Amino acid sequence: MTITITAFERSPDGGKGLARDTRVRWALEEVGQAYKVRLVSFRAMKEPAHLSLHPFGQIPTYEEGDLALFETGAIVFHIAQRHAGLLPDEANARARAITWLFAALNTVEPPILEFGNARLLEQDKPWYAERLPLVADRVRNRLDQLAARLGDAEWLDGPFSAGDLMMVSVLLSLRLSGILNGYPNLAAYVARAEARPAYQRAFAAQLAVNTGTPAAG
Ligand code: GTB
Repeated sequence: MTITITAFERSPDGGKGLARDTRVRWALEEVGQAYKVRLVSFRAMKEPAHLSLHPFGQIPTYEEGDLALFETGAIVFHIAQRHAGLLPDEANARARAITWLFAALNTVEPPILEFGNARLLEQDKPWYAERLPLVADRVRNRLDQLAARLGDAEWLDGPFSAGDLMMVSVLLSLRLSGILNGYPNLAAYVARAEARPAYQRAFAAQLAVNTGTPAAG
């Protein structure tokens, strides 16, 4: 059955791979599923046709036959459940990998989003200079904990999983801030994930959309 996802017609990041369709593309590449992409403008995202797929008028969405999904966590989980390659077969190991997927979205990403929003939207506020260090400390607190848990391991719990895919996707949004540089094992973890052929293909595909060049391969 054909899988169709949605992505920005033009991502505000110009193709840095930070828009969330990249996570979904990456998951599909990891499990070897072909997919189509429907590009949507900011205006089209708020129109009824797209709102029927995504109640909050956002990308990405995922369509496969009768099934329409939104929320990258749910989409990546669905892909990982349906296809081999992103979740271990053994029940407890599978539950732990799913736990990391939730931890990425519910525990690590919120302070990172808050930090990003502060830098993007609050710079003109009189309290910005006072608030930003507090928000950055909340990010560092989570990174300290994550770095301690990862230690020298290659991935968070055994083989690469949907949990790593989501955690790395979340950490990548910190790259431009430089914060990750203070965490050599997390920076190396992100680099290992980015070197995966599936990530490379996903990144190239979104870049092609945003630069108007055809994806290689
Ligand atoms: N919780 C949802 C999920 O995980 O699927 C969040 C989806 C979401 O935030 N979608 C964003 C969107 O559609 C695009 S990815 N925004 C339009 C809107 O809300 O009107 C977030 C994003 C956008 C841009 C950059 N960037 O330019 O760097 C990075 C991340």
